[in-house]
Amino acid sequence: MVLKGPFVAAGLVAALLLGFGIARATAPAATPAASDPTTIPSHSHGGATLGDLGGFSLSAGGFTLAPAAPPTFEAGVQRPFAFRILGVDGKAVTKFIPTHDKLLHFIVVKHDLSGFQHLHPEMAADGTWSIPLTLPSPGIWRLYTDFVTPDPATGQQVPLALSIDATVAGAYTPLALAPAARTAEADGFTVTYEGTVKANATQPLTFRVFFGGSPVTDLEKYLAAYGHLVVIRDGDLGYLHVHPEDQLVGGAVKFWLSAPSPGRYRMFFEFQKGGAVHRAEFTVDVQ
Ligand SMILES: [Cu+2]
Repeated sequence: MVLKGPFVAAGLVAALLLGFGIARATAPAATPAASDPTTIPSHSHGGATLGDLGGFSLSAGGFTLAPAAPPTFEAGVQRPFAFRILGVDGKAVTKFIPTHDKLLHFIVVKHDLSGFQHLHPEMAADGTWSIPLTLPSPGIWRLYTDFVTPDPATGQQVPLALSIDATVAGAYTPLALAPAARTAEADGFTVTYEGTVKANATQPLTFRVFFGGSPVTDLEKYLAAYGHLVVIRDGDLGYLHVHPEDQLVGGAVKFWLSAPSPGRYRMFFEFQKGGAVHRAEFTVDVQ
């Protein structure tokens, strides 16, 4: 199946097929409520940037993630991970549309939702992507490729998140997910968020960063945004990458999102300060 139609429709179709319908978009005040599936906000982010689409399968929209070799790793041993994105014709895709300064975002998380990594592989001219990858501990790890490519038939932009599981042999002791909390520590920063994630209703979510008890109001842009939010559903590792409003709101980073279902999610909020990227993680119980 090739996703067709406008971006919103493509997102909706994918959401229905994949059962993961978070509306990933900033929602200007005039944006209609997303509870009506025909009005899930588009991905314009106030016209500034494209975001990323939810998804969690090896193939979607006619495109397939094809690893160069079986994704088996030794714990803690770095090796290159190479893959191609195949189009409907079975050939490697070489045209990607940059989103947030990169042609492809590569997200890694273990099945127990620990060990998050956000990496950026390099693509060779033949469409082979490669990244040095270390999976530090035994277990099953999900590798997500998150990108936008033009539909070869229509030229329309197709946002996709294709994934594959990698294995690390050894004794796997899953970590229990931390209980839901609104505060998290990140490299000496304290991060809090306001707002409540709800199922099938777009809500604002505002993240504030503190250092030494004082608000940090001069966050720096990282990959063309003041923050990046990856949300992964516990149970099926459904994936969402959300971007915030273009400008800080009183020094805070404001997102809009809607969960596709009740349940437990893990949010990974990335921000930059002092030239370094930091990450705060939150468990969220969506009612
Ligand atoms: Cu990225």
